[in-house]
Amino acid sequence: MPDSLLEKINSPADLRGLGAADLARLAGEIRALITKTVAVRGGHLASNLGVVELTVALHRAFDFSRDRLVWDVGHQCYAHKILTGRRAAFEDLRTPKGVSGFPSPTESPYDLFRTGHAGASISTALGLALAEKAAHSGATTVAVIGDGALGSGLALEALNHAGDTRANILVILNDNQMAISPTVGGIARYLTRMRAAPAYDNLKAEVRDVLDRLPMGDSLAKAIHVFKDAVKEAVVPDHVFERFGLRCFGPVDGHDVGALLEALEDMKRLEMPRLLHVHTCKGFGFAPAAEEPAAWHSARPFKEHNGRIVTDADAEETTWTHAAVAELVGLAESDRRIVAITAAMPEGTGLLRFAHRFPDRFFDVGICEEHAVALAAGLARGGLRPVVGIYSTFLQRAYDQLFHDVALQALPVVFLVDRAGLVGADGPTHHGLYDIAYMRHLPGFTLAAPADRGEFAGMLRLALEAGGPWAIRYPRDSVPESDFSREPVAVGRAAVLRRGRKGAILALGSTVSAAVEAAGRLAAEGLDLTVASARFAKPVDGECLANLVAEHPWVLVLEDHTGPGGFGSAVLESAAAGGVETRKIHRVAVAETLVEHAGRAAQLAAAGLTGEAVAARAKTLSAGA
Ligand SMILES: Cc1ncc(C[n+]2csc(CCOP(=O)(O)OP(=O)(O)O)c2C)c(N)n1
Repeated sequence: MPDSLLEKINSPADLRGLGAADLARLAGEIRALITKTVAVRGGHLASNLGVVELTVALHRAFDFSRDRLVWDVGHQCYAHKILTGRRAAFEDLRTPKGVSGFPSPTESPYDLFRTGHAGASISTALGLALAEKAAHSGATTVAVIGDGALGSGLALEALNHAGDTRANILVILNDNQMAISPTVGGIARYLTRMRAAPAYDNLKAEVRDVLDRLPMGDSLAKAIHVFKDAVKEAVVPDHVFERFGLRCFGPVDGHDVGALLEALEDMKRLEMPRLLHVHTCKGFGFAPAAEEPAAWHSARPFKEHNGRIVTDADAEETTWTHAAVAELVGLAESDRRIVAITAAMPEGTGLLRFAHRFPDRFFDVGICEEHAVALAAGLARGGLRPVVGIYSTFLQRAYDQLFHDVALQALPVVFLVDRAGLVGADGPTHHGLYDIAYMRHLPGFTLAAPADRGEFAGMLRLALEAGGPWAIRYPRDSVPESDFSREPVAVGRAAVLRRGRKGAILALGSTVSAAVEAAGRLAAEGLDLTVASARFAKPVDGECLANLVAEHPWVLVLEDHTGPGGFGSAVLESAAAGGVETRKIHRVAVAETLVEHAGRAAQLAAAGLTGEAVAARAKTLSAGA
């Protein structure tokens, strides 16, 4: 067994003496560490295995203590973390003891932004590059972006601008033909055609020759001007982004460290907006992930058993995601107007099942949330009943479309807002903590949050019948095994689940479980509480609220959402407007501060939203009443 190279790498500076062969060996060791760690902790496996050689080559070719590196999304930063002094903490990936699964400047100066949403890297990198240019630092700024994120509006807006600048920015297009699922759309088709283009290797000789003849320290921009024709020979002819004003090079084999190093050394010397097209394979080096990259995009812990890879028991059937889409498919059987839209998340939102059942009524628009929402508006105006399946955190990107294209037109669009609330190990970039706040004030919106499957079914039916914009939010969690109440769902009406006299809990959506559990515990101790499932964050059931306040010494409002602008705020506003005693109303919501990566259960406990925590709070309130 040869000595470990990786153990000797404590910072990117330790790569300096290594040649291509050693770097390739190092890449193998990093890949093994990533696979071993994700097997225990879970994480974004396929994307990370695809960029190991690219990461090693980038840190070897550039000095990111002065140059700048921005990862798009940031879900592929594991090798980068391992190389930038975080090897030990990486073993506790996504746990409170270890590193986050995404870049984080609180962990390392090599991470420039806290990221997790797709498409922003070229914009932020361009800003950095322009700042470096203003400071005459000579630093190169590199953005690494996948072919999936490249199709997002934000990335294209940035490319549109970049070509008009003289910024020293290098865009690395990490093309693996996959977002989470196969990349969709015209850009993806274009890039596939580009795969047939001659490799960078065959084109670069002439430009290298030109560059090699330059005196050291000469302004390359000037030299390029002089040797423009030669550079032209090396660029990819007719590359679409050439037309945007970026010089475009490639494709390079992203698993060949030697080829990558050569290309990056060339790129280093061109101080202009430029793009290097790199081909990689998601899951490279780990057969199960390479064969099924979508299944291994965000992997659960796994182990090898009798030569087969097995993941933790498959609990998919019990998730909110599964239940929601099962209800949707059921309704779509008899209502042909129902169509479904996803922004590159057919697996995550569960809509793949809808797509299989109704392929002609399903649209995957790529990582383009703004387009998804505006498209839904058009479909609704055209007489259909669009349902947008989307994570709470990603719907944030489409706020203006929610207002301008849906609310302003009062169109019947239904949003299934998945991952609403705390999401666990993905951490602050992925929590769905703001959706009530960013939709509550939009005219005509109805906001619902089911506590159980029966409530969800009732809400979805109403939403599709009612017309007007609706959002139904549910968490990354399992659905309660049985329903809390049989009371039919009516718009803006809460349901009282149990009655007591010592205090009342008005709980929204997933927090009803904690409220019911708390009330059960306290009843055993002689403290009888009323519990109501609020069902709607908008409109608030003012009558129920007034009764709860009138009949109890205190009312505790629960929500798996941030406090400012959330359900508790809505309740207080409603109480104030209705002349109801607001001083009796108390709130438990998720704090405004960032909630770091940990299990969802631990995050709920820290927020005071478990049965135990709610019981403790109820006791304190009763003691003070
Ligand atoms: C705005 C936004 N929408 C959706 C997602 C969910 N998501 C995470 S990674 C990913 C696919 C990214 O594909 P690509 O950019 O090609 O990178 P790769 O994983 O292939 O390296 C998606 C859709 C996200 N992070 N951000």
